[in-house]
Amino acid sequence: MKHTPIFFDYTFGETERKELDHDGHYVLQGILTAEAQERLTESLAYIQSLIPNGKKGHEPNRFSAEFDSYLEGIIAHPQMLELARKVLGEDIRYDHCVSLNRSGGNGGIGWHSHGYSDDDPRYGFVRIFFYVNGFEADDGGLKAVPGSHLYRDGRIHGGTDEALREGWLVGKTHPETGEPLQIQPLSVPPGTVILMWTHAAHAVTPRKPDSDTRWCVVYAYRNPGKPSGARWISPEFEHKPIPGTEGLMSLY
Ligand SMILES: O=C(O)CCC(=O)C(=O)O
Ligand SMILES: [Fe+2]
Repeated sequence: MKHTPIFFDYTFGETERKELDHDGHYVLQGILTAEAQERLTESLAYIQSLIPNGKKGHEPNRFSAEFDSYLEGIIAHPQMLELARKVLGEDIRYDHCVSLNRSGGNGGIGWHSHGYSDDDPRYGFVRIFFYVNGFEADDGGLKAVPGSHLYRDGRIHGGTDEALREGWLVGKTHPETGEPLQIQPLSVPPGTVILMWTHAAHAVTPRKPDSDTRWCVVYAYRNPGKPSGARWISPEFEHKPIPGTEGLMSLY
């Protein structure tokens, strides 16, 4: 099957992989092709239009790939699987595809982390965020805490930066350098992909009232071996014969 590229050429080798493991996230600036950006914007706007009539338990934003064939086609796109395997190694499963569109005035989200195999670092879980039209730090901007993922704490919480500093961050240092952990605001151009280990502490700043919609979708992959609470795949979708997804869709 012929696939249209979704990524421009990019570098993600040993050095970049080490940075991801050290920081918990890695920014691939502007790697989405113009066509991918255009198609993703269309698909994400379509998902957005379905949300008001969404069914509880099978929401268009939480099961996005099940509602749009372009989003579905990315799950097993060769460039996507190559990237996921550069992070996780050969044996991977698809976990979920969630749209994270934030329109003007959206409140963002407070500090949190996500869990998976909290007690066993052999099993990894990565989120691959597509920030289709990018973001500024103070306008629907992702923030992270480099090194926080190494604690493998899936229950980090903090309503504000202050609350995180006075809460979970107290006394926490980077296990490899001994430096105190710190909040890092990000700003990224359109077409940016961000890789993030699932245990990393992260938050999102509010979208300014006059800003356009921040278009974003996240694809999650993991090493099989543990139950996954975020595995949002309907039984029908798990068994749908999508080319390239053979062996990718099951829990184990
Ligand atoms: O909207 C975002 O940029 C990130 C949202 C988030 O925290 C997540 O999907 O886990
Ligand atoms: Fe999150």
